[in-house]
Amino acid sequence: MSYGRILAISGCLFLAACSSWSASESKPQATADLRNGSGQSVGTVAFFEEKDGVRIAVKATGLPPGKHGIHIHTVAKCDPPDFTSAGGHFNPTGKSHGLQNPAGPHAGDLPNLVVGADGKGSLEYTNKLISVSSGPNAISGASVVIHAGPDDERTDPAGNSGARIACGVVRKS
Ligand SMILES: [Cu+2]
Ligand SMILES: [Zn+2]
Repeated sequence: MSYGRILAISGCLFLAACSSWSASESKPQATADLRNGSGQSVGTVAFFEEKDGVRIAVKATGLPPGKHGIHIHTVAKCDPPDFTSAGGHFNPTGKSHGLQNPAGPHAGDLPNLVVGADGKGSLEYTNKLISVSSGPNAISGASVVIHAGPDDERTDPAGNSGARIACGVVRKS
């Protein structure tokens, strides 16, 4: 096979790869599969690295209706049923808890997830304080935890959001 032919073939492969990347613009850079304390799947979290931060898209199902605190926690370990293994909130900059706390927030703090009467909830939020996989604020290898109650977005260390009811490890996709 001639060198030129090899170049042509590898060029095609390269283009094919490029087109599949551009066709998958909406492919997240990382995801977390959420499971409840009984091990059942209750949704997913997708992370998209964008110009103005990391867009976080939560889709949850099978949860109790109402507002639920949801955060990125430090440890990539979701041991049911209480998920204490996930550690505290992701907080590489040493701030206090809460999006509405003047001394905050933790980089891993998020707005509440609102779940409807059908047990479904979704949340879209762009977090400017994290990255997916590079730098000191990278959340790849952290986890996402959903709590039983609402986060007051002010009270250290977790906004009084109560027990942990679901957890998922953040994995690069
Ligand atoms: Cu939490
Ligand atoms: Zn926090």
